[in-house]
Amino acid sequence: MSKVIITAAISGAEVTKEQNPNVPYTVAEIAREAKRAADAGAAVIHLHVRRDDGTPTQDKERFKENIAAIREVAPDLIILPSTGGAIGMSADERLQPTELLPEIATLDCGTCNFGNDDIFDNTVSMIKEFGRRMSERGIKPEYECFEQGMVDLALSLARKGLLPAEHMHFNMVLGVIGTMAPTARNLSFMVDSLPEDATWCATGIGRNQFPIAAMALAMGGNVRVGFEDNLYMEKGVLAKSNGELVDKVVKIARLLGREPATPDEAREMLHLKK
Ligand code: KMH
Ligand code: ZN
Repeated sequence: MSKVIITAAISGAEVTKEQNPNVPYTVAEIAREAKRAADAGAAVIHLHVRRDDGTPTQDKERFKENIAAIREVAPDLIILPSTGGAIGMSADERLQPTELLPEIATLDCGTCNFGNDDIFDNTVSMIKEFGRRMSERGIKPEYECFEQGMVDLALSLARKGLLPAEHMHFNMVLGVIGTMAPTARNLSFMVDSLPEDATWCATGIGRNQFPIAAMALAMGGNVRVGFEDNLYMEKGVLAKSNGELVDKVVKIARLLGREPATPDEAREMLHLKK
């Protein structure tokens, strides 16, 4: 089978040191976690950044500092900034990291519940505007889909020429409370709707991180793990680093006959311009 692109979502915007003291906030901590994930086999770092006190921010300068620090310790990694940011941020705030011209960035494909009282806002106009800005800047979107309607919307906007349509890359996120459940049926339903030339990755939330990764690996897809989505190695055992989570998924991949892609192999698989 083909190589697998492993993405490490090392920090996220919502998880805290109170939940797991190893969640990185500072620039040094983010760089340390990126390096551990890279050493364990991650080719892509999905990046959210924080202030030193843990507050999520989309500040362009803070992203710049974090990206430079990651480049210092792991120069080849693909860095995939978030344009989702944190709940409640405005579109302009969220778009700031695109000014740094990353190779690829997330583009969230619909509004959804996000836990108990939170709503993650991504109106159709916002999606079109995020797509327009990313096209203008030569950034490949990673279409982030929390349910099938989001996949359908991204495909429909791409057909109308309103989103980049060639070699679309999707991240199917399953298990956020209020969105699609993390089941094999749902994952294969979503993946079955993709065009031939698309690529995809799967993300399982919480205790579903490794079961969803195993399903994606068996189906020939790519996987995302990391503190953004899950803080535990197994029930009751906190992960010491993102490296441990990546290491576990690499072991599962190898058992299934798949080797992790290097960053440059991942660039080729994702049709990225370096
Ligand atoms: N923090 C979530 C509200 C993304 O990175 O694009 C959104 C998120 C998605 O993490
Ligand atoms: Zn994210």
